[in-house]
Amino acid sequence: MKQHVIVFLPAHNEENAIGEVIKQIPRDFHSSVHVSVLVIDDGSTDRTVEVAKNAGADYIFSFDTNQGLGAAVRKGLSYSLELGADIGVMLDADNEYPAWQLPELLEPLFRGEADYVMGSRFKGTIDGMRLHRRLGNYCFTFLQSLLLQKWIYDGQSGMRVFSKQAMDHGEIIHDYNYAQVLTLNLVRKGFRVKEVPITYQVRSTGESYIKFKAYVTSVLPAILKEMMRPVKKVTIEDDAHVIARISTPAFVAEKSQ
Ligand SMILES: Nc1nc2c(ncn2[C@@H]2O[C@H](COP(=O)(O)OP(=O)(O)OP(=O)(O)O)[C@@H](O)[C@H]2O)c(=O)[nH]1
Ligand SMILES: [Mg+2]
Repeated sequence: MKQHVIVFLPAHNEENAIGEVIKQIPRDFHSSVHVSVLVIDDGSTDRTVEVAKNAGADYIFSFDTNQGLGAAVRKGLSYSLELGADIGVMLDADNEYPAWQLPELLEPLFRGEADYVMGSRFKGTIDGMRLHRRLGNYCFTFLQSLLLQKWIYDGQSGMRVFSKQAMDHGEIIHDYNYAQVLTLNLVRKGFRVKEVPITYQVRSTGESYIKFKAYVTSVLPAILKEMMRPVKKVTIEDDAHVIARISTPAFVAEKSQ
């Protein structure tokens, strides 16, 4: 039986970037894997939906009005489950993240080594990130490492893979953002996290939604709130997504056929 991977893209006014992202998502890299694409359109007022459909998106979910990135990712997780996903992948729609590295990010799940995989820019290569953004990333990542007592390299990545259980149990407690609170929630519940190096290139079109003051005043209280909440450990199914006899060379070989 094939595993159904749903790649969902939270998008707000990304008409200039989303088509390219969707076209770059590998669809046929392994005979045991079926990939679909879902767009979570967060009240876009441009041609995001039309461009996404033309580029081959399989499913579109549209919020009537802008809800926020946290709300969009929460919807992406729950709607992917409704659509029958075995594995969910969140990918930014702004063409900063390497969609073509999807197989590498999935591999830890196929090998039974992780339930939650983050593409790590700081373990990989970064092109064009400005100094203040870099420092902000270091600070928020360091805070997560401290709170979890676990070293994390990139806590704000826009490319992440979720096992079915992680999709089901991951909670996002605010609508504004998901990046830190979701990781804190999943790791505290006992999910195994792994970071895979990725290539990152800062956006050349569209607009960043990050505004320093709004980000800090929303994200910091949410981190505190998440850490104060009691969470229940989940009994993890370690090998839920294991593909028999998968190994890096074989995976790569089949991928390139
Ligand atoms: N749901 C939702 N998504 C948004 C919103 N604003 C931006 N996005 C999407 O969220 C993703 C990340 O947004 P960015 O603005 O690039 O944020 P970022 O990547 O953390 O920050 P940058 O470093 O500036 O690129 C993209 O796919 C955007 O389309 C919003 O208001 N709601
Ligand atoms: Mg971005």
